[in-house]
Amino acid sequence: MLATMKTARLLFFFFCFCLFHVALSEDEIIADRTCRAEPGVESDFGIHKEWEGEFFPGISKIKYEGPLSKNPLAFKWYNAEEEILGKKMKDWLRFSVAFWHTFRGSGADPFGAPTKNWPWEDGTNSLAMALRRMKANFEFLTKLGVEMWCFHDRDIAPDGKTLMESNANLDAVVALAKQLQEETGIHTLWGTAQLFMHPRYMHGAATSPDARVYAYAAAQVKKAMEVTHELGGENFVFWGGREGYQTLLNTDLKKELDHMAKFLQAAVNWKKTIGFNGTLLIEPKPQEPTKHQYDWDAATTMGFLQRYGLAGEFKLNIECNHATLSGHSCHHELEMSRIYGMLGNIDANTGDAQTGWDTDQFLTDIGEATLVMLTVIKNGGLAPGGFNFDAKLRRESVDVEDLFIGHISGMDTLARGLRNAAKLLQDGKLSELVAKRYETFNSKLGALIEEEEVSFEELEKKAHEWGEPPLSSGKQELAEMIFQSYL
Ligand code: XLS
Ligand code: NI
Ligand code: NI
Repeated sequence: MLATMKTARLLFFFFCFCLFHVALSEDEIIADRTCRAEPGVESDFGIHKEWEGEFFPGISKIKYEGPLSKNPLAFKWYNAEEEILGKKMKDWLRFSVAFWHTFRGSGADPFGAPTKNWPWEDGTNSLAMALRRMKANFEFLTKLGVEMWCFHDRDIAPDGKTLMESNANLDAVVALAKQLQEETGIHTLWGTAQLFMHPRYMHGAATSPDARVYAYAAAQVKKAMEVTHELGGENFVFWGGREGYQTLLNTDLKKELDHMAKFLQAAVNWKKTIGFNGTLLIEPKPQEPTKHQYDWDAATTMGFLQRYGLAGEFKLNIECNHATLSGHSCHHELEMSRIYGMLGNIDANTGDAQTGWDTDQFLTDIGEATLVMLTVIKNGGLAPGGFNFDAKLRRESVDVEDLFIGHISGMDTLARGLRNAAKLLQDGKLSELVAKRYETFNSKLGALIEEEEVSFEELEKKAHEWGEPPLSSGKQELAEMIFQSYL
């Protein structure tokens, strides 16, 4: 009898212990595991001490050396102050470094452990580590000559055990970032809220079926908007990390879309309340992590914004890798956004043609970069948006200098694209070819069709009069030849 009671009590304690651990979120467990690692205290990962000297001691400020240079740590095509079509290259390109890839990318994948072993990291997710990492970020930006950066709330500061603790962590890191911004003249292109990593967001954030999650996400976005404003951010991004579904069998599609619209409307209202004048951006992506993400592509997203009366309040952040995942080219997504007056920012990266997920590679294809820059020039630039390098090193690239080389390569590719696109537009042959294809619309009737309303009866009359239209060539090969001659 006694023995049975003892076993029952033991089982009860075991049950409570399990419950306690289940109640802890993954991040809290990480925080718990790393909370021993305070400055000056020995931890499993080594000794915390104040970082002395430079984070990138062997690397000096990256310079422009011109196309003949063979120096991997120099620009061959990006010459920040050089003017192209009356504007400095740095103003056309408005580069930004993505904190999450460059400073939080560990090289881990679903099959393997982290591979990066950056000397400034101590293996913890402590606040002390977050502050040190922020200093490394500003040294990196300064040496690279990039004047802007982007962040998620949870990648710059550790998640706490409560929302209040998370906010306090964020405030501490933001205070340092603000000070470093003032010292260096670097500023924030955009901030965003990370609404996909924590288990609470497994069903989505604004589209979660749980109103408590919806509220938590709102609180997180509210705070992220405030700190972005505090840092003088020029934009605020919404990437619907897990806003989508895995199966329609368990999903109320209409409810979720309605909720997402309400959430975005509340963000618009909060922007006005706090006096944030930055642009709100939505970043389309078709799938990953959910099977179907609601912001599938530019057209779907713009249709959604239109339907819910939000079109005037948002622009789009087009990511090239997301474009190809949705079955479009990056150029298509950019042009769609541009013609609707909705192009706000570009997440500059590229995918792998043989891989079906978001590989987030640095763009190195000069042809693609030229197409991207054709749109950007036609758009008159991207400001207050820019080119954010939402790109990461390959898992196997583990040298500190690789961080510089990846960005230099991406910057040079886009700079080369800018030079090519400017020449292509100045030369005018391609625009002439396009104009010629539509020249019949310069006729009296053509102009009427475009500017007035022409009825089917009138058009029918004209069709009889004109007879069978001659076949005119699309000149695709010629267009490709002209394009190619500028690469
Ligand atoms: C992920 C997205 C993400 C956004 C910011 O695929 O590209 O990194 O840019 O949340
Ligand atoms: Ni992105
Ligand atoms: Ni992406």
